[in-house]
Amino acid sequence: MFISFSEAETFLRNCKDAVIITHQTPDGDCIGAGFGLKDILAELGVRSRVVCSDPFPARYDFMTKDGAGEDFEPQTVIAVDIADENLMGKYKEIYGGRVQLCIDHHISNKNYAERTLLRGEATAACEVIYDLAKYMGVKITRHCAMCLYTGIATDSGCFKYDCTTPRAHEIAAEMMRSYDINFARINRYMFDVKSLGRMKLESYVTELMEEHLDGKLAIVAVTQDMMKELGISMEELEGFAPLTIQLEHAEVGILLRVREDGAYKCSFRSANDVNVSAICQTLGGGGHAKAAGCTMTGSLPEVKAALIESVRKALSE
Ligand SMILES: [Mn+2]
Repeated sequence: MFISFSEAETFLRNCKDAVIITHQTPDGDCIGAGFGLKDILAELGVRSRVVCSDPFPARYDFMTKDGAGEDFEPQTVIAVDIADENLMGKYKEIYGGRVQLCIDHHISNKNYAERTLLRGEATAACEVIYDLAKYMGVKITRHCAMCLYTGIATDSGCFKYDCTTPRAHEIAAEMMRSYDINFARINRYMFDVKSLGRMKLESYVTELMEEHLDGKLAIVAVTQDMMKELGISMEELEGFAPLTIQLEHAEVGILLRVREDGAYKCSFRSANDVNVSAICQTLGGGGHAKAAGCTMTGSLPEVKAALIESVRKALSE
């Protein structure tokens, strides 16, 4: 059932001993939403614990370092930034079918929780939580403000993506004005700082970049041999697809990675108006208009030819 701010307030003011679930492969938004909500619950006198199926990466330490919370048997189950229970990872086995409140901003939300506070137009789950805290009149601490700011900054790609709302800018401004957050430091760690390994990998991936269709299509194909040679996994190549559309003139970018079984995982990105979800659907995949994917089988030249052809068609429409 979808609920209003007023119903969410009633729920939060009357809950106790809450577990807050964040999604697997955690990002700035779910961590910010989890720890920001934990601070808000603390203001209400409710103890809570933030859990995640995967460890929180070290760059988010400034949000997580005070601990995810004490150990207790939860009486309240809350999910943040989770559109589908399958994204809870191992916590699906424990809390699946038992989520009492979900706070989210994905229009694709499966409505799996007893109550869902969904703002599909919001940039980030953190934007929804900030507006809820303001609605409730709960004090926002500096730590809470840093958490919520981080979620908004990361989900909006540092206020660059199409999903960035005027509200996201207003909240960021309020954070700067009222809470003295160190936004420059946060954004540096969220967007600029990389390990040496990551930098080398980026230059390696850049080396593999090919232009097709008069430069409108950029393709990077990483084979099993290359991954073995560099000692890297599929997961470590996560986050490289956006590099493809940094290329001047590229409208569509594709990162191909070979899976263990020999099939190609193809991650599409669109720079502007080409709907890559529609292209991927013709290839048996799907996703969002600007970020989508599909799986292809065959030899690398065959797969590339098929991908180039499908993008050529889309560009000529
Ligand atoms: Mn989010």
